Amino acid sequence: MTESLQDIARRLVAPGKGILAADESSSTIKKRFDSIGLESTADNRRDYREMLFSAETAMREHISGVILFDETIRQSARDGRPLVQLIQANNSIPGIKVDMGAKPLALYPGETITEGLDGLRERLVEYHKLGARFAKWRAVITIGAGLPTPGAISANAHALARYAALCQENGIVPIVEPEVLMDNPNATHTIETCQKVTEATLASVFEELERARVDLTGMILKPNMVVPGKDSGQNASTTEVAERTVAAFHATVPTSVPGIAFLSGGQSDVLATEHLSRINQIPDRPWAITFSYGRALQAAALKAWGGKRENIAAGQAAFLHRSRMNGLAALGQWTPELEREIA
Ligand code: 5MM
Repeated sequence: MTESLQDIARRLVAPGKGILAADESSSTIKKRFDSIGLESTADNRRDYREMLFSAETAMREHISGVILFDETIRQSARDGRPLVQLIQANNSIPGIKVDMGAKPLALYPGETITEGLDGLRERLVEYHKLGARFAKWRAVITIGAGLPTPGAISANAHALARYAALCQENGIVPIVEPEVLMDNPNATHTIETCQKVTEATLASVFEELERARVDLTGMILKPNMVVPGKDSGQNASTTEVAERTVAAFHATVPTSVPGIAFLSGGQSDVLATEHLSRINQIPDRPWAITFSYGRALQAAALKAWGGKRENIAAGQAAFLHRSRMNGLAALGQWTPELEREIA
């Protein structure tokens, strides 16, 4: 029986579970591998992802879905089983990044537009055959002098909406990711500015989604948290981040959206967990709120693995620990004591 968009979306944000963003494009995974002195070859990329997807307890208990890159959805494990099957065997859902990256937006210096709509319908049909049941498209909004402009926000919101409509037409749940950056060069903006820009961005995204006739009950929102820019020198408390983030959602996100799964955006892994847990303690949250982390789920595992076969168990243990901590955070139950004890 074909699973409905609503059922898939609900499974992605099931209590205590969240999404592993393992969709680093070739240039990003190269940067990650550079940090451990490992060459970025197709085999090394496969070995790394196989290590993560076969971490049975982490995957079964805490990872509801995995976002893959085009290369990965076509790769097989060392024993010949497709990586997609490894994910499914652990009761997790394979997903796929379908955007082609953020490119300079013509006549808007310093701003980008995410490309990838041409031929998307045909690619979605193929990805569905390969096992993907959800997809992801990331739009990037930069805060700076005079930025973002309303033009860049609405162009990106429009592209997100066209992508989401195409996904739903093809039985795929769209993850809609409008990321207001916190770690761009010279990110001196305050948390107040981040909240204002996040609200303006989300408002525009939902306006476009509704205009495109996207069924909000069959999608997941993947936003940034409301935090100060990394060069702002401002220290926001966990409670302030949580309150401002949830306030931004109340102002803009319809309650028919079943789930919100955050990106980590350059926060340290433990801080991303702490913030998520605090957010899940704020009363009056009509949406399931969880994680869809890339760096914050993988950084420790990548380091422990270090590209060596003999370290696979250590890499998986590090991945299990972060998955557990984020699973607890998705329930609002993470504590610094548990972070230390279980480690
Ligand atoms: C894993 O990183 C994803 C792919 O980025 P590139 O296309 O730039 O290589 C990225 O979209 C990711 O899914 C989100 O930004 C969340 O990751 P973080 O690391 O911010 O949690």
